[in-house]
Amino acid sequence: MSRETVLITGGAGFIGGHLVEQLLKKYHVVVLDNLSTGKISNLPSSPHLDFLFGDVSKVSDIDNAFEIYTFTYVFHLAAVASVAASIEKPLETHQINMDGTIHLLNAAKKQADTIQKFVFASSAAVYGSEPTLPKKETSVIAPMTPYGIDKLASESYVIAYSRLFGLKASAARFFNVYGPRQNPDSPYSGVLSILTSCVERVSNGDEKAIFNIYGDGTQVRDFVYVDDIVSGLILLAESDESTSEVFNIASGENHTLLEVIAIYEEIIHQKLPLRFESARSGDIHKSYANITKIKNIGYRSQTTLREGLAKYHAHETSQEVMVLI
Ligand code: NAD
Ligand code: UD2
Repeated sequence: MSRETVLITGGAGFIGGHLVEQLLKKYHVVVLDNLSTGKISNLPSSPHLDFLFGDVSKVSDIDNAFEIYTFTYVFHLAAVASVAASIEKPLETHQINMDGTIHLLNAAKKQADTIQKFVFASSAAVYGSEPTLPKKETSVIAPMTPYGIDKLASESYVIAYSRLFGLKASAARFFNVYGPRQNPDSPYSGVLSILTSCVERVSNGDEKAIFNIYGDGTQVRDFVYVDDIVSGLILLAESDESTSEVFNIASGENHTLLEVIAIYEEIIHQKLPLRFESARSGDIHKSYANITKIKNIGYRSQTTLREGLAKYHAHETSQEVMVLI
């Protein structure tokens, strides 16, 4: 039997690559990506995977994909994922993070009869720093950066297209995602990718390795393992109840940075060298999610922070062994 076809924009990125891996078990997967931050090495090799080099801010690149294929699901992950980049270049970011979403929705609208769900990757950044916790989908929305503003506008377009044109669509607000293949190279990379890279250096006896804590380490986050994000996205795609709705995807747990560090120290049986720096300006002290809405349609966060960190560390260690071989 021939496989149904799924489009993943941004499929060569950190989260996209994990989604591709999972969807290849059942579907033919088409990745549309301009490799600005994504990498071909994030993609498995498979006869069921097609890679289209393309830019979501170019209508012709999107139309080309929709002329070749008829999609059952569309996952829209392509974006400038860095808040810092969005502050530095708001207009260029907007052309990708906002206009790109509209171009994709316009193309998907023409396949509204066959697309079972269009799923958009939004962010907890839409909540901003308003202090009420935990964040529910109905909480105050107050994005503070071009990145958050474009995510909010995009998710509003996604839900509007769902209601106006019968394109079945949902949006997912990810909290702090972590796991293998997250890039630790920028100071604004996810804190757990930076911490994990420090853990690897310490485990290998690197005496210069040090982890900078911005603030006193009591900041709280809802860290969600990438496999749980992937299962949440697939649930939203396959569920009838998710249509025209926005959902948080998170772990539902919350931890201080100091707690995370203590868990890693237990995993590697070593103390981590820490340096306390001033808190970053604009840093949100506490952010965590209420995940009741997505749980009500069947989501279960499968990975505790301890399990996720242990898996992440094991993955990084095995990569080092492969490099040595
Ligand atoms: P990532 O940078 O690894 O992935 C983004 C992908 O999009 C990359 O492969 C990149 O090459 C591609 N891309 C960028 N601009 C493009 C363009 N114009 N045309 C085509 N492809 C383009 O980031 P990620 O962490 O995997 O993020 C995936 C999605 O999830 C993004 O939409 C991001 O905003 C969202 N998100 C991520 C997090 C997180 O903690 N990582 C949190 C909230 C939301
Ligand atoms: C996340 C998103 C950001 C935006 C924001 C909205 C990531 C990587 N960032 O920012 O894009 O959506 O949420 O609320 O997903 N820290 C250190 N040392 C380091 C790096 C970070 O102490 O080397 C601290 C940092 O100051 C912050 C916490 O760790 O208090 C988490 O930092 P982050 O950049 O991983 O994520 P966050 O929640 O600030």
